[in-house]
Amino acid sequence: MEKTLVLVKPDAFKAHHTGDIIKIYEQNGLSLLAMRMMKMTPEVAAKHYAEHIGRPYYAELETFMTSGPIVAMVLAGEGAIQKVRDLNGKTDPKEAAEGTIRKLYAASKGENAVHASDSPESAAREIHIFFNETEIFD
Ligand code: 3AN
Repeated sequence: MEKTLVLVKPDAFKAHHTGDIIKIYEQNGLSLLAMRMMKMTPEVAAKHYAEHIGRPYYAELETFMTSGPIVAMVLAGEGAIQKVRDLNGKTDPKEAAEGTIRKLYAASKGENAVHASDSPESAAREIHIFFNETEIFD
């Protein structure tokens, strides 16, 4: 079974959409293997978003992602990486398809409700930023 890392970002957490979002994943056949509520530090943000450091929006991204609680989780299922990205919808909620999480719950390209790994390599790297092996129930 493929694994992917998902973050419910501070905007969706604050708006009480954590449960709605988890429900969408579970109703679409994905299984929760790990979950934790936490506040992202600037150090964790820099690790997680390493490829975005130096981009014009990085300061805004760091400020937002460290602004309040997030919920980190590992989801698993057949084709989980693509399935979760399809359920999330496009990065910019204005371009996201009807029924996707970002269309339903995101306000902007920066504050866009959820993060999900974009490849098997990213998933393997990102999962271990947030969880160790004893916390993943597979
Ligand atoms: P995705 O999260 O859909 O994989 P990426 O990897 O292009 O999108 O971007 C990672 C995160 O960086 C986004 N989720 C968003 O919060 C932020 N971001 C990306 N592009 C912009 C932008 N042009 N302005 C503000 N924030 C952005």
